[in-house]
Amino acid sequence: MDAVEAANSGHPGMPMGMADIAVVLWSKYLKVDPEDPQWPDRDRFVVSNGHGSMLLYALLHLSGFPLSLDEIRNFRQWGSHTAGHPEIDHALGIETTTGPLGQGFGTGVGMAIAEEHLRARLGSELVDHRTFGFVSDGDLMEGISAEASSMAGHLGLGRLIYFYDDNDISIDGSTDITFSETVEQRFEALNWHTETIDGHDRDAIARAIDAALAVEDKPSLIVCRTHIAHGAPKAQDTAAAHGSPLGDEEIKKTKELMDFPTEPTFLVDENVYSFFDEALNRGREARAAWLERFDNADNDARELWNSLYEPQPVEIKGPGFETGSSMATRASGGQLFEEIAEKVPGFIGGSADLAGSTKTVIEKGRLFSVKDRTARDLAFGIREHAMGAAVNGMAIHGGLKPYGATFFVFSDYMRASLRLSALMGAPSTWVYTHDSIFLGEDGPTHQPIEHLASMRAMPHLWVIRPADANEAVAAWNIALNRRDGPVALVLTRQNLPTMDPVVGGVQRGGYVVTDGEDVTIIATGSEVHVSVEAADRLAGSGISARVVSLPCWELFMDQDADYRTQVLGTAPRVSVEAAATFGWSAIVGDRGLSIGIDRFGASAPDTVLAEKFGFTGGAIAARVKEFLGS
Ligand SMILES: Cc1ncc(C[n+]2csc(CCOP(=O)(O)OP(=O)(O)O)c2C)c(N)n1
Ligand SMILES: [Mg+2]
Repeated sequence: MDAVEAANSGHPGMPMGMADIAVVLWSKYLKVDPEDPQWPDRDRFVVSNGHGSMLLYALLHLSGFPLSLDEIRNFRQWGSHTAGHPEIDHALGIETTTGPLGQGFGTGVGMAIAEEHLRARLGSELVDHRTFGFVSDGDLMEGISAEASSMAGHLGLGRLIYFYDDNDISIDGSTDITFSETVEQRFEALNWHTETIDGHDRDAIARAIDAALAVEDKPSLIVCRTHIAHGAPKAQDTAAAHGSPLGDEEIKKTKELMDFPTEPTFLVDENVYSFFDEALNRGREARAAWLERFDNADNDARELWNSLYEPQPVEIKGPGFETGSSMATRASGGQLFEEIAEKVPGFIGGSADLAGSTKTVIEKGRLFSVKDRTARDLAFGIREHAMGAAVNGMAIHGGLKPYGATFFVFSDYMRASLRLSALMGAPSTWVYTHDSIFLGEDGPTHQPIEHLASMRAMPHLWVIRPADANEAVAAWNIALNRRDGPVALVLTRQNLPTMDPVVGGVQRGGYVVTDGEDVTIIATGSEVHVSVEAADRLAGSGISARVVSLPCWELFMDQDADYRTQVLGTAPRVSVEAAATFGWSAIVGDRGLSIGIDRFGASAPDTVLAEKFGFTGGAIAARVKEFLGS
């Protein structure tokens, strides 16, 4: 109450409404040790209703995590660690970024998958923890939770326990106006164990947790009937308590009703600290026991542990692609999977029901399932959004290097998770195939147009669109070695000719493929080889064209100015990309030419589309000539 009041913004309702649940969970069950917030075998605690961030901060502070009372006083202020919504900070005990409702729900599912998988590979001596989460009406209304709960139930994630803040309130008022399904029945149908309790009855909360812990083969949803802003005489059970400070008068009355001193603000009784301190002995002891088990673990387990949790830089060589041969970049990527799986023990992932099309299979015939927890191929089902969140959950859990794959156009369905991977700096790999109109006959619903531009606009995400098999190998190496953020690999459906490999070219974001002085043609992916063809034609007309491959803008922009000018040259610039031209003026300049597609595509064979949309060597050469006025 005091922190929200001091900030004059924030959400007092949820923290007050879920406080009873939080206290029981943290004091009696949660296995964490404030002395090492990043202890790998800690229980994970996810606040999916991230607007209730103050509850998390309060718990961390009271439990002795390195989050001071000053941080609480500075709630929502510039430079504080107590942002409006939780922002991932493992050193402080903030497990994941939440706020976009439903994301935490899906992220927690990924954490639970990671735990099941790692426990199966490393043994329960080393991996033996749970994922607890708080979810709200908003989380359960969001579509992502439908996908994620279905997936979790199907996979029988018994170590996943969520508490539903069933308070009948959301921002616009009573949930009567929006939400009338029977949540218990819905989750039971999805193979979840459910309990329904009074969320302010601490004995009932404990009993429900005990029951959930006993169910090892299903995730659990504890439906907690609660009152938003519990204990505030006027604000309780009102939508206003969701997102408005209570006001001095209401806070005073609430404290009085609770027999709590009204002054000073931010008062914490020493007994509260000692209560949590004592309670968390459980976590301290658990970590001490774990450290001992770790020391006594056999060499194989230790070695596997280190390879998973302290991965070294890796170099994937690929089978050696012959110059002049022809192959789709999805296919050349797919040919690396065996080598990746061998060299990156934490490599795990799958697609949203498109494994055959995205060519993302690690080991044919085996899938992560209730029966096979060590399999590294995941069948996410047709659930792109939950796939995105689950991959993030695995990526930030530690020990794994996960990817998720689908058609590029369907990245729209998971964009919120993609954005969170970038915001969190999660090392998730996004594999997007069928990357342009040249997927052909499936037509404009399946043909991405604006996706490259929109992904490039996302801070901290590296978007790589390789031009051939060798660039695809380099792109995968970049993705596998990035630890502080996500990489999107944008790959073709159709075959592309393999060019001579250029060492370090992709790593620097862009490089010269063929040199020339009169004009610089800058292309990505499948448009590089046609641009080379255009340059050959232009040579016939006495125009010397340079062709630059620019697979990754972000890496290129990170190069020093000298390198960039050296690559782009001083001649007039033309960009060629079978996608929206939006953004290209940053590269070609105001007077440059951008050849692209600023409309939706069409259903036809790819060769026809190349003709119609002007992506043949001849058409590009003609446009360049016209542009140069020659
Ligand atoms: C994806 C998304 N849409 C909308 C919002 C804005 N928003 C924040 S909380 C909320 C709903 C609040 O209701 P509930 O989830 O029941 O939380 P409670 O008020 O009970 O704490 C909404 C719409 C959001 N954070 N994320
Ligand atoms: Mg609610």
